[in-house]
Amino acid sequence: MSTELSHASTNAQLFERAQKVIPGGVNSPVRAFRAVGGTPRFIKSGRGPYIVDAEGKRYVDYIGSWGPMILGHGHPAVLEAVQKAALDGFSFGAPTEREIELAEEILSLVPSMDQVRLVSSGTEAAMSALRLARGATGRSKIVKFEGCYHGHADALLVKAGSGLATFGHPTSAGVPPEVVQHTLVLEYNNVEQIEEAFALHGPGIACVMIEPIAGNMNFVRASVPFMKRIRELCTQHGALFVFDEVMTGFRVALGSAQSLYAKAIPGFEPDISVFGKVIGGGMPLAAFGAKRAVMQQLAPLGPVYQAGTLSGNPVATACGLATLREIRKPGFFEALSASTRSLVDGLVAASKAAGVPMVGDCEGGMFGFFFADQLPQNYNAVIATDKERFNRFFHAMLDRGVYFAPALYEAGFVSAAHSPADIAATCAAAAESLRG
Ligand code: KE4
Repeated sequence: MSTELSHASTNAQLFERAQKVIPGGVNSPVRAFRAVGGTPRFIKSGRGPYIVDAEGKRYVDYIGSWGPMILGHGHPAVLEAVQKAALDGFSFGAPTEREIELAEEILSLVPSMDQVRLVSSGTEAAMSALRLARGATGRSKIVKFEGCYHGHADALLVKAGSGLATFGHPTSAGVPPEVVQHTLVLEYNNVEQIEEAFALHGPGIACVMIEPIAGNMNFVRASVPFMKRIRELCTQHGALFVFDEVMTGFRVALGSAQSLYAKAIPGFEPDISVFGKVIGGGMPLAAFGAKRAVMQQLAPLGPVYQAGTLSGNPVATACGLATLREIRKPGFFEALSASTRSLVDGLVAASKAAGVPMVGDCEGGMFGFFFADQLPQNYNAVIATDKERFNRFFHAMLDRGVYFAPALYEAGFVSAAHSPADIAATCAAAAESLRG
C-alpha cells in the first residue's frame, strides 16, 4: 500500500502521513512551514540549482540545505568522491587519513586556528566549543546575542533576562533555569551593553559567542566597531571570543567571515571558530578549532571531554573535502559573489518598481532581504519588518517555482550552479509577485 501511495503521493498526502510518525511531520522545525503557513514541499531530488518535489514541480533552490550546497546539487566531483569513499567503507570508529587531509585543508584556509576537531553537526560543534571555552578559562559565564542561533545545546537556548545584571531564561521547555543561569543575552551591535556586561561580570566570563553575520536574523552584519570592541574586551578580561561560522564559514568568503573582519580590523582573530554546513558539502560534518594551547585542553590530552561515534566519518569527510577543493579554485568566490549581488539588486529593483519597500544585503553566497526601508541592525529591528508581506511574497514565489527560506528570520543561499538565467527568472517572478 505505502509504495503505491508514495508513487502517486502529493505533498499534502505525504505531510499527512509524515505527521502520523514524525512530530510535526518534519525532522527539523523550520521545514514545517509554520512561520509562513501552507504545506511543506517533500523533495524528491536535486540537480544543480534546482530541487523537484513529490508532485514533480521544479524550484530554483535558494535554501541549499540551509547553506551546505554551495556547489549546487549533485556536483560531479563531489558525487564521485562520495561514491568512491562509500565503496571503501562507511565508518570504522578508527582514524583515517582523509580526516587529516580535511583538517589540513580547513586549517590552510583559517589561519586563526592551529588545530580542529571534526564532529557531526553545528550544534555539536558549538556545544563543544562552549565547553572548551569554559574548561580552558575555568569560568562559567557566557555571553550570546539576541537573534543569534548556535544550535540547540541547552545552555544556548536562552532569551534575554531583564537587564544586564540578570542572566537568561530558557527559550525551550526541558531546559532547567539553572542550566542557563550563567548565560547573558545582549543586543546585537550594542557596544554600550557589551562594555557594561564586562564591567559587571568580566572576571567571570568564559566566552562571548557570536554569529559574525547573523543568518538566523535573516542577514544582519555585526558592525566593525562592535566586533572590534568585543575583541578588545575579551583580550582585556581573559575571555575567549567564539566565532560561530557554521553558516558563514566558507560561504561568505573563502577565509569565512573572520577574514572579512581581519581586513577591517588589523590583526583581528577570534579565539575559537565553529564550522558546519559547507565543510560537509551536505553530509553530517561540522568542526571547531582554535590555537594549539586551547585545543590541547580536549580529551584525550586534556580535561575537557568531547567525543563522537561518527566524528570525521569517512564518507562525510570525502564530501567535505571535495567541496572545499572546488570552492578554493581561482575565481570561485568572485563569480559566486557577483551572482548573489545580481539577485539582491534584482529583487530590490523589482520591489522599487512595484512601489514596495525592500532592502537587501549579501556577502559571498549568502543573502537576505527585508520588507523595510533600512537594513535592521538587531533582533528587535528585524521583528519590526513586514512579516505578513514576507509570507505573501514567499508563497507567491513558491507558486512561481522559486524556493526561498520559509521564515523571515532565515538567510538565503546562492550556489555556483545558479546561472544568470536562473537569477533573471527569479527577479522576473519577483516583479510579477510584487505587482500582484
Ligand atoms: P546544526 O546542528 O543544525 O547542524 O547547526 C546548528 C547551527 C549553529 N550555528 C548556526 C549559526 C546555525 O545557523 C546553525 C543551524 N542553522 C539552521 C538554519 N538557521 C539549520 C536549519 C534547521 O535548523 O533545520
